[in-house]
Amino acid sequence: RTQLRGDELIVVSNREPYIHEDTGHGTIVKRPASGLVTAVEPVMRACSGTWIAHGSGSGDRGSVDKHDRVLVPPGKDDYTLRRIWLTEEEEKGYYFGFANEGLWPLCHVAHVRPVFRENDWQEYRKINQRFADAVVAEARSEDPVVLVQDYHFALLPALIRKKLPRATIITFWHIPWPNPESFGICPWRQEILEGMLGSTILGFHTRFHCKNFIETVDRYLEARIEHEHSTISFHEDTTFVENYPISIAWPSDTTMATWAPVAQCKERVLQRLGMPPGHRIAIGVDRFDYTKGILERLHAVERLLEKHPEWIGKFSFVQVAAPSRSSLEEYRAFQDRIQNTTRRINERFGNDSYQPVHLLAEHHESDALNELYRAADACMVTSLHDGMNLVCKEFVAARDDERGVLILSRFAGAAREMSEALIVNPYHVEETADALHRSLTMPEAEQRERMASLRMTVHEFNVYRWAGRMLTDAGRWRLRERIEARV
Ligand code: ADQ
Repeated sequence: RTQLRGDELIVVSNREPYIHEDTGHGTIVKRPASGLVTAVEPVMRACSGTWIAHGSGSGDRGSVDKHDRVLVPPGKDDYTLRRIWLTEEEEKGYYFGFANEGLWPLCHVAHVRPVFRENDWQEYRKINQRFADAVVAEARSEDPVVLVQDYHFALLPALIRKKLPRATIITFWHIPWPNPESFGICPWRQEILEGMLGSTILGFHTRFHCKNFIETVDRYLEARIEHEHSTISFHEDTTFVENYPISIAWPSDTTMATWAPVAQCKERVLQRLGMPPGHRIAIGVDRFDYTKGILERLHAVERLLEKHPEWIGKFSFVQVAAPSRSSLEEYRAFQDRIQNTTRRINERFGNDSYQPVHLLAEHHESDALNELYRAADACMVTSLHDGMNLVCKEFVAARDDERGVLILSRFAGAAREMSEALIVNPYHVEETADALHRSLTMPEAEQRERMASLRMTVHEFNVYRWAGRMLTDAGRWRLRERIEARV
């Protein structure tokens, strides 16, 4: 915040940070399940400014209504939320089609084949142009700082740059960037790369993703790359490519003081799920998405019960899964598979009074998630590929008792920072089952040691550091440009 005093801040993302739902008896305000919103919202609250997003859950499509421009969070009014309305057709092509059936599987190497349709691409281009127009319309100065979020807006940076050449555009790509061969199958690879290179700063979670991006540009564009400075010059513009590992806002002391003791959380959760006192639980918390490794996790739970029958009747796995992108066939089929596998494991190992797997396929409020994090003996984050993953960080932040074990996929960006977790290859069922057994039998002292160290990392490298580093780099860049303009 201090780096950009007086500068104008505009955030663009597809997902809105708040959903205003008209019930007929008034409006209720909800928070969506999204890693991006979890991370960016606290920063926006601290900096104020304008957040432009697709009004997916709020009001009528295509209508300009009372929720078009609102101050949020409700009652605090820290910043302005400006909504862009899309028709069903537009959302289908730009969001479900090109972004989620094309770019999402293209960037996550999870063996789901990307689908590229000409029509989706045309919608994607059109909607990127619409958001660029909104940024220009909202900007009060000719050199705002614009934060472009994620793979829905690869073309936006260059489009903004055309109209606001002096803007500082920070683009953050929340998902992985694959190697040049994988990315190269995209029919519009050149347009996407050129669009992204309209950014002043281009951020990824890990150095590895930055390296992949630079190599991709090297392979497919005529650009000048300076490896030493991590910059790419293309036409008139220079883009600085850097890794900024995203995180969460560490809970304040006042927040922590409101939390029920761990023993009480455990008691409540066990009671709610119909489990006896002393029952052991591991949890998974995800959007229902094939990249999160939920199926592989269930196989590991099944293997644990096969290999260590002593856990039958004494241990259960609880999966919380928020429905996501359910209008896509791939996602519906995935949800069905998870449901069937859960049923099969429960039939195999369960009985009238014991259910080995509990699948809670619904959105949970953050307090309920926190209670679950505190109640768990282990938390399983077994993504097949994940830009960062915030659930593992939320779990660690919730455990002020320094107990509980984190099982973490080596293919999540978070594994680079959180090496005190039990790191697993989620494709290796045996290894994950062994890690689960180990977490349930881990001595208290070892749990404490690992958890204390993880907590130090997440506390220090929190989301303010993520945003702070990007904004500091932006501030430095602006200063340099001002000095150069004077010469
Ligand atoms: P996501 O793929 O959405 O994010 P993640 O980082 O794990 O994944 O964040 C999920 C968020 O949704 C968390 O805050 C979690 O608490 C919440 N959530 C999950 N299930 C929920 C449920 N059932 N009910 C309510 N809330 C739920 C993308 C990238 C990640 C990257 C983030 C941020 O895919 O790799 O970490 O962006 O950059």
